[in-house]
Amino acid sequence: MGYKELKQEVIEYSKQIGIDKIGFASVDEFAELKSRLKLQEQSGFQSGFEKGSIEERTEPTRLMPGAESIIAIAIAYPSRLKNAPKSVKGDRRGMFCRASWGIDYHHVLREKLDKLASFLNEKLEGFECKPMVDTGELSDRAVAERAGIGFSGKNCAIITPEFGSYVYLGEMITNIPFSPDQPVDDGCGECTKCIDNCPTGALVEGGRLNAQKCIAFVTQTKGFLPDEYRDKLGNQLYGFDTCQVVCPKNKGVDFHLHEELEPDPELVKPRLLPLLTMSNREFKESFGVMSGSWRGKKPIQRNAILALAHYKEESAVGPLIDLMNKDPRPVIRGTAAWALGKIGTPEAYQAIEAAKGKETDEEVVLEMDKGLKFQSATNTSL
Ligand code: B12
Ligand code: SF4
Repeated sequence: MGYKELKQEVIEYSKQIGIDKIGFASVDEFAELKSRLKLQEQSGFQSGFEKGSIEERTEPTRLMPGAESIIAIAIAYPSRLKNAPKSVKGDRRGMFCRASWGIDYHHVLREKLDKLASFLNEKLEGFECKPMVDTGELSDRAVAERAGIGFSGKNCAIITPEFGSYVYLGEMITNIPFSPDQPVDDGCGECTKCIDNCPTGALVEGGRLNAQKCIAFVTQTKGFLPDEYRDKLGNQLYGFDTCQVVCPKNKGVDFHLHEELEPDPELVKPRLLPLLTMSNREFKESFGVMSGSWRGKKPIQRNAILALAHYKEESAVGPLIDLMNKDPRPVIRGTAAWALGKIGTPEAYQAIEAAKGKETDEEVVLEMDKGLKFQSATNTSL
């Protein structure tokens, strides 16, 4: 069988196993990406979550000897939550971004790529491949763009004509010389909605992100959240979708094609108060299946505290005082103190004053002072 027929068979098989879009790319060096990565590195715009050296990330042949082609896949995920529970006074809820809905997409895509590999293994003696989803060296977006999965938007996302940008991406380098597909001929045109609506100015220009300022990144850090982002998080617990939500290419896009990716409303929009006191085991049991749990419990709890501050949720004052007084983690104690100041009941301020005398961690004391400053700011404005 020729490679042309085999490519057709792979495309047919991919449909049978629920791959929503497939494309083929060459293993040529990603030269434009290489200079882009160097520029990002020099500017300090990377997140630190990227894997491998710039050479490994842009030269597929370094990653697998005998590499001849890359098969790129995309899986569409839902954008709307059916039966979303309401976040109301006294019972506030936080939000996980759409890329964390359902079972961790890394497993879902990896399983599809493994099936594809087994299929090719049976067809071809000596077949070799290297699959990747998110955590590999290659830029999944650059591969997808070259393979004709979609175009690269000003919001940085790969936007498919069929499913908008709500697609997960994965790929496998193979030793089969499949013919490459053509990139999608579309683009953003004059639109700049994502850039205009980014709350932190992280999209410094079309297609260029300062990851350090991106709320999606900020939600995943483990230390104290820098002050300038605290009011920007809203009720977001993990990730951020604004640059996709405002995109006209995503208008009306909401695909529910995979059972595994269906969101559980209680998990993706969870109650905030129970999150504050959850044990590691409880967190793993409830949230462990989601991709949004990969950084552990602490950033989610820190963000939950900030969400309660955002709502000025007075019913949280008692639980936050407990955290400020008893939690062993300075980030949690300090963020709770700041949130208490922001909520601003007399009980909250008294508790911060009392705790400050006993606190030994300098950073936490600093947060307590910031919390107390809300009080003087309120008094001055009276
Ligand atoms: C690090 C990382 C992040 C970082 C940095 C994101 C970024 N824009 O670089 C943070 C934590 C902020 C992040 C956030 C998100 N991420 Co992320 N992330 C990654 C990761 C691991 C590496 C990305 C990377 O190397 N970026 C470096 C930049 C420079 O390159 P790139 O974006 O990969 O490639 C494009 C640019 O280089 C551009 N480019 C190259 N040269 C030039 C030159 C010019 C002139 C221009 C204009 C552009 C340009 O073209 C390339 C193709 O589009 C990938 C997985 C992977 N291994 O690729 C997932 C990945 C990009 N993330 C993904 C997702 C879903 C998200 C979020 C939507 C999650 C969320 N809801 O919070 C947000 C979106 C934020 C955004 N607007 O980009 C998906 C994207 C799917 C898609 N349809 O595009 C990926 C591919 C994971 C996956 N396998 O599905 N992410
Ligand atoms: S919002 Fe507009 S500029 Fe941004 S990615 Fe979508 S089409 Fe492109």
